[in-house]
Amino acid sequence: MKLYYKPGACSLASHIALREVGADFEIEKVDTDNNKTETNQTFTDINAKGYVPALKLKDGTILTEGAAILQFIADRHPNSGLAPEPGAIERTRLHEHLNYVASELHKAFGPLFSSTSSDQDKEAARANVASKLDHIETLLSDGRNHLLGDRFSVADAYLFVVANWANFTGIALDKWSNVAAFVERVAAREKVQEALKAEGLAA
Ligand SMILES: N[C@@H](CCC(=O)N[C@@H](CS)C(=O)NCC(=O)O)C(=O)O
Repeated sequence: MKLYYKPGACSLASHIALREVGADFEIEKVDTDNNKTETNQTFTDINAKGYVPALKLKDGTILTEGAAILQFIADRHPNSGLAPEPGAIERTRLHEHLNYVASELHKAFGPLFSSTSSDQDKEAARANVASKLDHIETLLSDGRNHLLGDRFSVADAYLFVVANWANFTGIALDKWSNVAAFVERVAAREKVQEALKAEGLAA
């Protein structure tokens, strides 16, 4: 398997999941601005949508959309416990969290990474991110270590990556103490550190 990624982007969640399950995989960096991969392939030939993550399977099948890739990785490694079994209520909770992170929190950060956003757009985006973080803060305020409780899941990998963007976009994460503690907790995982190092983001 090969994961197409950009350092620190949402693809980092899939990268973490691949390491957590002990998958046999390689990674290839993508320059989405220039539509080229590290080995000089045209990236839109791999993923016509032009964004990461994309996961290439051994038979050449390409999977896209982070939430789908994360569940594929977990389902192919059921003993990893990274996703509850399909059909269980807890699996629907996992969907809820993955969808919230993807469609609410992740998207709220968009203007903060865009070179065409005005200062006003960015201020509005910070306020929007804050309201999305409020929800996560409330969820975590019951003392759970992870979104599904004590168990680390692929939704935690995704939330970790996206919540951590606050630290690079002028949002003081310590205003949300439970979220900040969650990010630290997940960052301390061995496989997360390995993924960060492999992407050149940690020493
Ligand atoms: N709907 C997609 C969105 C993926 C996405 O936003 N990828 C970003 C990085 S986090 C990307 O590659 N953007 C293109 C770019 O940065 O040029 C998903 O959930 O996987």
